[in-house]
Amino acid sequence: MARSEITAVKAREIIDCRGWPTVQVDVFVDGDLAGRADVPQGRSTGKYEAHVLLDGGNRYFGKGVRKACHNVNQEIAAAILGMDVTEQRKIDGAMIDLDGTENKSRLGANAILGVSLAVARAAAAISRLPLYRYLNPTARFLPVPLMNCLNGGKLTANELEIQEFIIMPVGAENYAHALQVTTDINEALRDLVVEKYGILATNTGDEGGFATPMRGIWEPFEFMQRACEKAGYKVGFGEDIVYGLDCASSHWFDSSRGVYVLDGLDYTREGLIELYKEVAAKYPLGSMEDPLDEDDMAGFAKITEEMPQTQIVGDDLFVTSVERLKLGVQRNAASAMLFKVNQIGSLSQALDAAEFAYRNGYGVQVSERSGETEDPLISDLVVALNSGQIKTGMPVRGERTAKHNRLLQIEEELGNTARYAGHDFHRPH
Ligand code: 2PG
Ligand code: MG
Repeated sequence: MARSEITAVKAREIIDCRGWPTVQVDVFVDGDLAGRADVPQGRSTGKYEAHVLLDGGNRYFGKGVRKACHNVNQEIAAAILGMDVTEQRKIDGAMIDLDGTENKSRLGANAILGVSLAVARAAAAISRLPLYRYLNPTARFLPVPLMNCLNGGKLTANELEIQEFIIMPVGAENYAHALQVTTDINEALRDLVVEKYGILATNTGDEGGFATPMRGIWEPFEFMQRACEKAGYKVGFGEDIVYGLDCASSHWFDSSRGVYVLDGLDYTREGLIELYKEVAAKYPLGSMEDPLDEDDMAGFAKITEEMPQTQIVGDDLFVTSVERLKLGVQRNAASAMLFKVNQIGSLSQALDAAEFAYRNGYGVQVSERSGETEDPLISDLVVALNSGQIKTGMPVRGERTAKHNRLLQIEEELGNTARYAGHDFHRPH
């Protein structure tokens, strides 16, 4: 038997950082366990995402994934046993055909993705290469981490509509230094939060940012700015720090009235764009994700044109799908795509979306989901893509530190071939 044949595939139900069930898959090659991967999952999901198959019923409030695991262990295993584990595209294609639906709703995107990622790991392992190098022999860029220091939206229980207020350590020397800079600032921020809101306000949201009782858009920026100053870092384009946002605005868009409701006020699309522009005139806003509703491609095009200094990132807008991205590219609807493997449900399709984005001059920002496990696979992916930017939370919770720590290992492995994307995070070269 050839040394790269898949001899067994096994899925199990595990839990993510919220205690919700998710899928873990083992892929065996020639009788040995060669690759294992966990499936991440979102809470503030876009409506165009691939289908996550959940069990329903009472167990785990309906969120069990035993059906998805069963589909891996039965149908998917039967279809891919004997295939060459290095033929990622063929294996992903076979699973997509077997599923037979547009959005992977029959077998479950969580089932298909778990196998897809474990296959990639297994192929790298039998090639005796780290995953990032297996996927791209010329991988060398360490990303700028987009550090979510104040959490809102669906990822906390506070009143902030905007989901993520972010600092980007663009002026750091390397990834290890970027982590130190952000931790310095986060500690300074903690002191400022305690001073105004008390110790309870330093509880964190799903991605490790403080879940404070702040409101609106201005106060979080004031706090981030004061924290940077207190920690001794310069804020500005070309300096140590620029800011980022994930507005996740589909989740506070009132579609029945066609308005965005932010801190008790109604904003039209134009009014909201004006507000963002006022913020960007006062603070260096390097990146902004989902500033408008996921169906408003025309609004995205307007904001992309009117805010040329700010990278406009489509998350719920594009859902890591070539099809959605094509619509965006035709209209110049953004300048970057968020890259989340589980939005589309297979590694090959996600890589195709990144490739399409690059070919059209877009940046690619690799992202965590709010529901993660300790699997650091996206750290290898961000380096493999030479993407230059990763959103993987503040390094204060295990499922987030796993990713940062993996990037430290990769930086060390790459040695003097490693480059920190820094100011060129949009498209390092
Ligand atoms: C987002 C993410 C991750 P979720 O909106 O970008 O930060 O949240 O995984 O809940 O969709
Ligand atoms: Mg988002």
